[in-house]
Amino acid sequence: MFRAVTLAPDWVGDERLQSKLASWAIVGATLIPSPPTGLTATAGNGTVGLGWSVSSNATSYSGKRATAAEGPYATLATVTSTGYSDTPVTNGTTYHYVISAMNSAGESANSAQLSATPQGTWTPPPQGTLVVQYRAADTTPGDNGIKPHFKIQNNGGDPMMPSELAIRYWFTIDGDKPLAFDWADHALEITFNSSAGSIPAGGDSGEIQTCTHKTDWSNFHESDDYSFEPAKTSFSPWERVTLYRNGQLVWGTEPP
Ligand SMILES: [Ca+2]
Ligand SMILES: [Ca+2]
Repeated sequence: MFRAVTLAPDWVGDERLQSKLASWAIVGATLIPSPPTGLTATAGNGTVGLGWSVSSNATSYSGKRATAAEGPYATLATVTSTGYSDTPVTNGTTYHYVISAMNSAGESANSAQLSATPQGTWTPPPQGTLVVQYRAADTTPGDNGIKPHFKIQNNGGDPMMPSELAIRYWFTIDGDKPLAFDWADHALEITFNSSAGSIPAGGDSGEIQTCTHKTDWSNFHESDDYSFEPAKTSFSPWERVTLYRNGQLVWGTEPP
């Protein structure tokens, strides 16, 4: 509402004006939206789904995440919808989220905080007869070597020819070229020739040792590598190393 007040010229400067009633409102201006409410966080396997209610006047929302309850928050994404899926996240880690609402006038304060701890167990693909076991033979992330060791376990009823198989270990090479993915820009692919024999039914390939370095021996940063898991110092199934049989993925999950 807006009521125009017209002043007679001889009232200008008249201190009696100070007691006149006037009402006014800002018309047509954009107000900063209110912080989002109605937040939900649903923890899944390697993912957290966030949802919130529409804030009036908002044109977009900013999702922010912290790994400590008191922050600091890093912005994950700006979206126009009222939901966001934070993935991939690490199972067993508690994440803290806030959402702000934005429009051309500015950004609201952060919403109330929500916390979620993704967890779950990974289910192998239904073919499932082949499993890659992995161990980090070198657990140092900042040196010049990458040394993953593997075993291919054959849970099926028939022998498996290794010449049909390829293992991929996914990593970022660090500095040599622009990164094509967040988690991996290279895959170390291990294939086997026909002299490798067969993997018996119910058996495994035996230990496959690899050691990789760059031609200039510069250091890697393995902590950002998709397939690196220094906690695995003895062999156990690891879905972040993928296995292919005749080019088809039969084990593991490729990087997002
Ligand atoms: Ca290393
Ligand atoms: Ca890396």
